[in-house]
Amino acid sequence: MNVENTFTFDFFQYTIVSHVFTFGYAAMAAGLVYFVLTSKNSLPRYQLSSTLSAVVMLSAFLELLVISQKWDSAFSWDGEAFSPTGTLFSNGYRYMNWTIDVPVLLLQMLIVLGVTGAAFRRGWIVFTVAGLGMIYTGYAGQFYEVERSAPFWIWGSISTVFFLVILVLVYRTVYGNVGRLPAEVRPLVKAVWWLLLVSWMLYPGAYLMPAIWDSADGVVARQITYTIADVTSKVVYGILLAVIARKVSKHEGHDEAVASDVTMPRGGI
Ligand code: RET
Repeated sequence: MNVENTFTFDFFQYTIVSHVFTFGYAAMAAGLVYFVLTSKNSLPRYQLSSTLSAVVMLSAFLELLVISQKWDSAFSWDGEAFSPTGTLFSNGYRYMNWTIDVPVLLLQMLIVLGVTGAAFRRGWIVFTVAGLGMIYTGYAGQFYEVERSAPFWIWGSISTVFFLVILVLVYRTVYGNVGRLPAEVRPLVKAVWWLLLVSWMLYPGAYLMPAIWDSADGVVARQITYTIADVTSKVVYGILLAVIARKVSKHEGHDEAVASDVTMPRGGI
């Protein structure tokens, strides 16, 4: 059970959450179009990263659409406030979405930073195992967020250990490869680390929100936090990787005009 179901919401609280969800899935739909249309701007070996961004966009779009519909059916206006209908709202859908998105987002980073061979395979395995470990222990813990009994804290702590393993490996991947890449993209590559660090930290913040701010306003803050985290860790991150891939491709002589099938006027008019 999630704390969302334990409150009634005034008009503003209910409506703001509804709007924020709409922004979330609209951003994923927009991102989907961007990644599909720009994938050819970089060399073939980086194009898989845009395809993977499109996978992330579609899965997040569907998840946020479902969560938004659950919000609509979980509360109804009783003349004074939006009160629970008996249909449960659940953040659990988010964790199912992360099952797809977390391993894929980390795989994209390995591709764009040019990690290959054994290091690529090792990185991919550690990221996937630690990612799923982080997600499913957190998933187990969030069922206890209303009473905040021992499992909430214990599963949350175990999940945090997996999270730290991921962060250490991301840091090593970024700073271990940045020197090999063209000088002009180095600041952008470092930005990948900072963007990932800040945006991913928002998720444990949202997990803890019931313990910090257990009220209807806290729920609004939590859903805003999740949405900012989703848009930054998936859409903005995907765009950043696409820009890096495009710049590195250009550096290696990839011609964008040819790649995107733009017909250039040749001679005369
Ligand atoms: C949980 C449980 C509490 C402790 C920690 C967590 C971390 C979650 C993270 C999720 C990242 C999700 C992403 C999704 C993108 O699609 C599971 C909330 C540390 C870091 C990036």
